[in-house]
Amino acid sequence: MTPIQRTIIGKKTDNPPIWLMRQAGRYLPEFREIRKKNPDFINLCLNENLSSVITLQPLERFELDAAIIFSDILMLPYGLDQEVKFKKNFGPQLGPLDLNRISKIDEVDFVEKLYPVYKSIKKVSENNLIKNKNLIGFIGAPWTLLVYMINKHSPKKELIKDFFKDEFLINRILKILEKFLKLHIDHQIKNGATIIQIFDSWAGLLKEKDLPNYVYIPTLNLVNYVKSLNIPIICFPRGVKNYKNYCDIVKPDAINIDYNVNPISICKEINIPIQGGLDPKILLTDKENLKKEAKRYLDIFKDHPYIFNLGHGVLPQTEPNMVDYLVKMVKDY
Ligand code: 1CP
Repeated sequence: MTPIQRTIIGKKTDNPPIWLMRQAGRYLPEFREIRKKNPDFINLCLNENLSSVITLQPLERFELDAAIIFSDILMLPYGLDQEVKFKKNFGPQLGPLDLNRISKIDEVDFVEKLYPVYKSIKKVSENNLIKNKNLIGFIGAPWTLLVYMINKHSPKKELIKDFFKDEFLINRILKILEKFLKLHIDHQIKNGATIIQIFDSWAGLLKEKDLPNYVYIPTLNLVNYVKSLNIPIICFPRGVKNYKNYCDIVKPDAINIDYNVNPISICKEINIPIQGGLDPKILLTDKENLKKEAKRYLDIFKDHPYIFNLGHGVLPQTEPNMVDYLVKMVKDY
């Protein structure tokens, strides 16, 4: 059993396993080198030779316990034939959402469109670097995908004014997403993903009263599906105010906390394995500060099943030697 799997079933490991969200990405010069020659991000995700190399790049450098497949949560709307583009200095830009068209998408066509993602997973799973480590497959939660599909761009500033206007559309899309997300999970697992993580990056946009309909119920269906396949499921409902409620209702095998969560209280409140928390901005400071802050998380969770990770993705400005320092520090703890 791998260190992450041991931690997820609540067993002790010598030191906490570690991997980092966005560990493959723009802070690595070897990634930027490939990215420069591949200006189309979706095409890069669909190039199984390159995406498998990129997935393994952080494992070549650091003693991490998992690789996360180089892909994107927005490959799902892409698979459903909604146009998805990544614009420089802007982020994702989606095309019109045509319910009629999406309702008619054939499962075989969907899988065919995303096939390179699955082939990439297969390639990575056959590589020696992943031995005794985990390969993390992932999806965006239905709510977060819905946000991008209806809003068409990042809701960083705000959701469009009439976002909730068309309840019929929202409910139909959530159902369609559930069906295709299951298919996407299934193919990732069949090709070698050994853990699934659900990213609900915009769960924090909702008021408490809307969480059951948009977050808890749609996510619970997927969590139960992953459990039925005997694969551990980690959830990251970024920004929700009450992580305990989320865990009690959705019941993931482990929960990733964001950097606004108080680690001391959450450690007392939640009895399932916890992952993450450290603010990625700490990696932009200095080694002394990084050591102090990382040690704080390690100390707080020393008697709780804990997977070291961040409270959001590695920032592009991060120096790789800071990541190196962090990984070594966790391994030596
Ligand atoms: O080079 C580039 O310009 C592309 C930057 C980039 C990268 C490296 C994007 C565009 N996506 C990714 C990869 C990615 N995205 C991974 C790969 C594996 C790894 O972590 O190393 C994963 C797991 C994701 C997941 C993802 N994509 C999330 C959930 C996590 C989170 O960051 O909250 C979200 C919200 C996205 C959408 C997305 N894709 C890319 C960007 C810049 C964004 C965010 C847009 C926004 O701010 O709303």
